[in-house]
Amino acid sequence: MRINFSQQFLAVALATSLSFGLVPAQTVLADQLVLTSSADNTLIEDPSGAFSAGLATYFFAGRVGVNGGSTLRRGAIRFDLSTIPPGSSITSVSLKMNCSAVGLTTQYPISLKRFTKSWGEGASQAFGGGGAPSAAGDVTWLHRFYGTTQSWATPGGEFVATASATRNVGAMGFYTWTSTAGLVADVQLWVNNPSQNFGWCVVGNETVLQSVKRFDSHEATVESYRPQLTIVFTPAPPNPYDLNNDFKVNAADLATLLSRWGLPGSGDFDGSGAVDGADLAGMLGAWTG
Ligand SMILES: [Ca+2]
Ligand SMILES: [Ca+2]
Repeated sequence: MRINFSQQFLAVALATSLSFGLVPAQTVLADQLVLTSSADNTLIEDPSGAFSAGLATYFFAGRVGVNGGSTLRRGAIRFDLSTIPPGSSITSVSLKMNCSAVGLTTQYPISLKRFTKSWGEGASQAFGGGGAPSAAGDVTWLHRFYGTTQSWATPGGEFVATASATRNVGAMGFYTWTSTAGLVADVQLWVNNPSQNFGWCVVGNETVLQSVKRFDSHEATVESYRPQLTIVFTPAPPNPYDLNNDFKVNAADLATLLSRWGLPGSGDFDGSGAVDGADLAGMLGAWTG
């Protein structure tokens, strides 16, 4: 279902009024969530993976100039999607970032490519494009987690070759990667499979010296400068067998059902007047574990 802006607005208004008990949950069409990145870092090209920038207030994408060694930078960014209920259908995803420094003001495409392996944000505190000595758990050009044996199979990171979204970035300022089928598919994949949520690699121009662009990270002091992911989604319809509303039908719900055995009301899903074997069979059929 395509949801236009006015419907989104209505849905948000309905979701807001829900907390006051004014309308039933079934009337919610869609919900909107704005998230700040939960982790970000820079993969700094170096033959030994000696540098990283886990706690820096920015990350980089592109190629630096001669003074910086003419090496590459790739951003790493991910978002905690755990507040999106399982079963939700993602309809729109856009990312806004603040470009806070540039090598050149020339426009270069900046792409978001889905990481296929996990990576870390350690405590390296960098104050420039060169990074700081890699700290435990930092992603580097070679390491997924510095100080462990978990390395990239390909130096520079493992990610899907096809970009999920690309837009030009020139001078400093705010930029938005508007929703694409690729971004929607990525977030849907991550909501369906949280263990595969490794975020995006932010890839710039990798040919031209000084093409590098700097973006503010979730450590940025000014909150509005931090990366902002806006997600519009339609929650899954409520499952009647999920008696405790935790989006699972499992032992906790079964225990409640059994405690009401033979009684009318809650747990009498088929309205026969008593919780009985038919209701139990229905719950087992909806079992999610
Ligand atoms: Ca960071
Ligand atoms: Ca449940």
